[in-house]
Amino acid sequence: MRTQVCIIGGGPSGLLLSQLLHRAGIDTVVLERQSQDYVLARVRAGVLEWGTVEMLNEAGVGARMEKEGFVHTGTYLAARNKGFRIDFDQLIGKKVMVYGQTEVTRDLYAARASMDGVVIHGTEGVALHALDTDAPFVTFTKDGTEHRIDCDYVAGCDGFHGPSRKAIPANVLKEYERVYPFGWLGVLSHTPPVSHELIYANHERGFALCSMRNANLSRYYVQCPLTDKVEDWSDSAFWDELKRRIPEDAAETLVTGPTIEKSIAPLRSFVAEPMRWGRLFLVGDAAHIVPPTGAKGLNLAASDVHYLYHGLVQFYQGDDEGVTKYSEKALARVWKSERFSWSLTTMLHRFPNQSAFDQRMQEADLDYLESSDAAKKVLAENYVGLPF
Ligand code: FAS
Ligand code: PHB
Repeated sequence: MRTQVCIIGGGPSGLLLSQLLHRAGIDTVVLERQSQDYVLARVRAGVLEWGTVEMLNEAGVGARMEKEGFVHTGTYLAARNKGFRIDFDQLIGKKVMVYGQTEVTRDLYAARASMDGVVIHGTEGVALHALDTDAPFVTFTKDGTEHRIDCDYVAGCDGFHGPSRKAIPANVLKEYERVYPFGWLGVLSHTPPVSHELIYANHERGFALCSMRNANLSRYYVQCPLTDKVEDWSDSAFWDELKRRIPEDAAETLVTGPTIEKSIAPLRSFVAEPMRWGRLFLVGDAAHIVPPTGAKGLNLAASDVHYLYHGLVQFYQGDDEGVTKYSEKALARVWKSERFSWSLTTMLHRFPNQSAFDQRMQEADLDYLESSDAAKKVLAENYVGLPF
């Protein structure tokens, strides 16, 4: 088999890149280890930066998002039983879209199918070859049969645990990492959201977040120790803890109910450099991970796709500047989003052995934010997404 761009990974990065390239007349094949149902069953991101919204519309997959998504012009931060709002619209004239990653991925799968895009599920043993030549190829097995795909480029959209990053020689690859000493216990429930916008709460017992997917599907998180297991948390224990950590006026109106999904995600900050080696590009979680506090994970994947898509279109028009500069341009935005996600995580979470002074510093940070439009503007422009 031969294609122009072989894409490893059928998550949001791989599907969005494939969809955009196909619409530009560039041939791709997507290799995905899991079934489509498995990929769609993963509950992950919820907030889309406006740049991501515009890319999904450019890719022709924004119709349902525009109809069913929630446009938010602000968000709430809370500490010591009171909250305050960061008004994105009033401060910087921007907004975000709340529309779950699951739905984005569902829309992308539907669009790939409607265009007869080639997405091969159930691939095993994907291996990357000859990346430092002008004739790279990828091998894999499916249903016991060996396959080879010859291509011009390989896009590693295979997430944190995929093979692409590991295909870059150890003496070339540089990794930066911070692992946080806590996780997020997240639940989904068929209940109306407690607030019309998100609430990020700092509390001495730990961080909490109130989010949503639609008018009757809520997404909540509480910070938990890394040693916790999902089975340690009954529904009532979760609801009680969430109520302790959010402001009383929200806790009093919180509608609880049976959880339909419960999972614990570890938090880390991670960046791999470079994001290109020979004919391989790293995209999305294959290259970087952020703690979900700043809602940047999915959105950074989208900006990587933006740079790579335009670079590849340029390449096939005879100009290789875009692909040459891909890593430099993508990393410039990645590191600024890593900084924002790290700073918001540090301000809002309870760290082990945190002293009373440390807690007061976090609260002073939040008090300053509440009192200063300048400080609010800084948070707002990072949260809604820096320009591509
Ligand atoms: P993905 O990991 O989504 O997709 C990679 C794909 O590659 C997967 O489908 C995988 O099956 C496939 N793959 C891996 N190895 C392969 C192989 N050898 N062969 C073929 N295919 C292979 N972000 C937020 O903004 N907010 C959140 O709340 C949030 N919560 C998260 C919770 C969890 C548990 C995780 C893991 C991530 C979360 N994220 C969140 C980040 C998440 O949304 C990612 O940023 C986003 O999925 C990135 O998309 P991709 O780069 O496509 O990677
Ligand atoms: C979510 O809705 O899952 C969500 C929203 C904002 C975040 C993280 C997760 O920062």
